[in-house]
Amino acid sequence: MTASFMYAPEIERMDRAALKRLQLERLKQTLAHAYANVPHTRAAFDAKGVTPDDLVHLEDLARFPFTVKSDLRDNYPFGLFAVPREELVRLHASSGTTGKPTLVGYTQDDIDRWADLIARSLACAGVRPGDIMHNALGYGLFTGGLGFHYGAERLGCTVVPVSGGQTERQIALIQDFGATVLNATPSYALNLAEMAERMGVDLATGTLRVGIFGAEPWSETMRAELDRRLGVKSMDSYGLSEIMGPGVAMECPDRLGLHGWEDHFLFEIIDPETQEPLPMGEAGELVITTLTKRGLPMIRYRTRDITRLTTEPCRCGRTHVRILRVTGRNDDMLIIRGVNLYPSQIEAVLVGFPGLSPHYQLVVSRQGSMDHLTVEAEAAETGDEASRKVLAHHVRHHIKSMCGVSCEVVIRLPDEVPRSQGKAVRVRDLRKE
Ligand code: DLL
Repeated sequence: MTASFMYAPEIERMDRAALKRLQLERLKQTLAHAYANVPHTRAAFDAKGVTPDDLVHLEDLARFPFTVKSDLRDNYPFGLFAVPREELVRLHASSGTTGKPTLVGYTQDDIDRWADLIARSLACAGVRPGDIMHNALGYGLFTGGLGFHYGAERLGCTVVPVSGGQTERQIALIQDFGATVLNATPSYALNLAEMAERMGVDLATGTLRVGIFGAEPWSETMRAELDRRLGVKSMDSYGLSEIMGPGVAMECPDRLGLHGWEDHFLFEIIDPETQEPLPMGEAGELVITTLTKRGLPMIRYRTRDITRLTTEPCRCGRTHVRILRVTGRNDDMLIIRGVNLYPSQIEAVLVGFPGLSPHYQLVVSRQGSMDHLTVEAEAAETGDEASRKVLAHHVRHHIKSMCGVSCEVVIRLPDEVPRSQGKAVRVRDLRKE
């Protein structure tokens, strides 16, 4: 282990009352720092009639305003930073679907803390100093590649900074170097598994041991598929640029939810309609406040991610709150004839379905006043048209019984559904075109 990284199980196993005291102290500092240095925050607090002094207990945070994605866009590029631009040593951005990118920035201290948190997250997932990490997350403005890169180095891993793309070459590199850890989006990991099989390479019996997969929603059936085809224990990894990037929460090998690092972040669940905080255990929108960030402190950031929290003890002994698998984003939720549906629910039916490859896309269109869903699945083998029709019928029936929605199912030929190079495009929404 390198000297600069302190694996700190004591803070991960801290008594919850002490953890809350630490959070309160850091939250007060964060509110004061943002209020003093970010004009947008000051204006938002003033409009709500609150000042940092109004926070006496952690629960008082509910009186403070939310931050939403459009606040970042409206203050693009540097308006939300709480330090002079010269103190930022790195910028990252997420592209988003419309308009300006979401820009985030880090001081040197922020970068160091990020590397520590990634090192902690990797250790939590079962990665150890000396592991060889094949990092297929995108390098560049995306936080995934570089975020994990520095943290894995800090833990003492040998990092292969391969980024996305050139899938065939990646298989050769995994074999040549004997990678023990694969870090990727789950959809790209599947792409790698498929390519290996085509090349006649059996990754399942190879050197890989741990799969760190995140940056997009994925299902338990996808996890089983990745475990089996890659020969790894797949771990869910969660984060978002606005809060830091990856390293916000990570599963431990017990796989009972992702440990959210509460000494650096404060997690709330709100009802997305009423915006009121919900009790522990209820499903709603995840809201995160940063407790130690200097460059871009975030207060009550509405992630749009739908999940649940639990503080039930984990078998591993860590006491930090667990974020249960993020099923999808508020804004990705489809409403098909009144039924709420996340793409990951369809994925859970399709992956592992006999006769199908695990690639799919959902096409949403409007027929009259009704939303219409077409599931484009892919046949594992070409077969004939009649057998594809029978397969489509079975898939349709299963989706109806598992997800409660009626949809059209089209079975594409092998290789017809586009393969993921990073974050997969799961939905084509023709209503917006
Ligand atoms: O995706 C950061 C990241 C990189 C996380 C690598 C994990 C691994 P953004 O591009 O800003 O940042 O996208 C953040 O992706 O709000 C979720 O909607 C989604 N997301 C991230 N991780 C998960 C996950 C990175 N494990 C947005 N499960 C978030 C479900 C996830 N959704």
